[in-house]
Amino acid sequence: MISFFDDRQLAHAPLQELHNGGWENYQETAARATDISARLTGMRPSRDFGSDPILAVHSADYIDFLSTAFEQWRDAGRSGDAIGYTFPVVGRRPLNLTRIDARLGAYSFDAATPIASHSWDAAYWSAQTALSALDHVVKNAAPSAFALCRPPGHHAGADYMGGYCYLNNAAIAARQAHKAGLGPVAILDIDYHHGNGTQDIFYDDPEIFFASIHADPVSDYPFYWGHQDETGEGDGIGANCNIPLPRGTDYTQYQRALATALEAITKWGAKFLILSFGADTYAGDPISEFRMQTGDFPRMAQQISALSLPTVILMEGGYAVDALGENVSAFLSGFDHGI
Ligand code: OKP
Ligand code: ZN
Repeated sequence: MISFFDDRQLAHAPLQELHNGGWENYQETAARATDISARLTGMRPSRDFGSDPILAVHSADYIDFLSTAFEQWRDAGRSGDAIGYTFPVVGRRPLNLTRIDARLGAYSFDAATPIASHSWDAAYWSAQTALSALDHVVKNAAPSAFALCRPPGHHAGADYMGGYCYLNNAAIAARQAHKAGLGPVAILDIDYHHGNGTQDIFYDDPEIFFASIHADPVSDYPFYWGHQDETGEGDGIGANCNIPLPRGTDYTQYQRALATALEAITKWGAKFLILSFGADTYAGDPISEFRMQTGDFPRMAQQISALSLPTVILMEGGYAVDALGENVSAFLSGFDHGI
């Protein structure tokens, strides 16, 4: 499997996140990416496709905020990582917010996504990594390619960050693929957590199908999205498919849900697939509660590759760092042999 990565993705290193009422070490570490890349063959450097594909998904004011937030935080005399503490959940009026704390709150939905000195650069290159994998699949008519995206992207919306995510890599790749006439494009999200940002971006869009299998948001983050009755709105009705599963789900139950999601994607008439892959469905994951074993990942991959759609595989979550490289390479091997 040809894979893409850029070393600038490693420099993003927030120290802490707010969890269960206290500060804990930040889980989305650079070690995740190095553990994965150590196991990959066929690694290539990402290319720079510029800001246009990013701005096709994210609002200009959000990108302006994200790319300057850390500088503004430092200029305000702050030390440590930039993080919001007040969130305008009662409605975001189009106010001209200037204070950094006000901007941090307005452009995020949680306190798990701090901005450190190199965060923008890393998020930018994570998106370019996704675009590089897309470019490879298209230019070479390859069946698939892997983008080692880090930071992940699926919780980020058009104008908000959250859940360790800043730029929505899957949405950026999907929109670019659609623009290039490769559609109909479907996104399948198999991270443990619901991809609320991706859903949000395409919620009223009939042109990009979104299917997600994830832990039931009644029990798990991100709580406010991912319920089964969220099927899209306006022209996008019917182009969104959520399959929430209970904690404790193992591969036997999971593969039935996967079959349902794949059937929906086929029925919709997809010609191109963007796959948001999280390895946090693994039994040993420290923040997740599914029971996938390492040996289940190739089977999962084979089931997906049996669709025979050109597929860009993007890294999302996975926090059992010592097993992460093994789980990701197990998944990719199943994809290689499935076509
Ligand atoms: C990102 B991805 C853990 C609290 C939960 C957010 C989880 C984000 C998961 N300390 N924080 O979907 O893997
Ligand atoms: Zn996740």
